[in-house]
Amino acid sequence: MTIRPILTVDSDLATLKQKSAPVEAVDDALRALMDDMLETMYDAPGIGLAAIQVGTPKRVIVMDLSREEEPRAPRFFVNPEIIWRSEETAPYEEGCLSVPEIYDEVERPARVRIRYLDYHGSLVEEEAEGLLAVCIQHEMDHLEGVLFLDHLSRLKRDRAIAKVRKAARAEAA
Ligand code: GNR
Ligand code: NI
Repeated sequence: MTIRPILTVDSDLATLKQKSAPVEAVDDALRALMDDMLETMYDAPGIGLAAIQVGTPKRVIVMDLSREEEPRAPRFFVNPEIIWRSEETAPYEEGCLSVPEIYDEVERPARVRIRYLDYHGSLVEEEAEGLLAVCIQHEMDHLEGVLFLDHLSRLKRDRAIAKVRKAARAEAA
């Protein structure tokens, strides 16, 4: 397994804006990608990661919402679809590994029903709420080239990107 560099809005905005393509088959090559993504996510550390964040425009997401003191609970979502959204919404203070050190509140449907292929290519359907609902919607946005910043006002978004750029310049200096 390999830790891959995570793309950020500073250097790789055009890539992050790309729409990801459906996966044709859940095979060993795809599982190798998912393994690398999981290791990259744990190393970051983060609770979710979409393939485009490591530069691969495929509809693949990895996630682990377990607490630090709990055993790891990796989850894999291939070609995920939202088949139902609640009318009720809920706010959550979101962050993104591709927008380092920026956090802001995003309002999304509180519950969603999702359908996806798992690590073994089996079709799964389930209802998500709480952090799982937040995270799967955040990750599925990445598959469409959408960042949590795109849910904020233009002023907040521009300020956030400027802040990430400034931090990256400071780090390079
Ligand atoms: O690690 C992450 N934490 C997080 C916190 C609140 C809402 C969404 C997230 S996902 C993020 C990792 C990431 O950028 N995934 O795309
Ligand atoms: Ni993200």
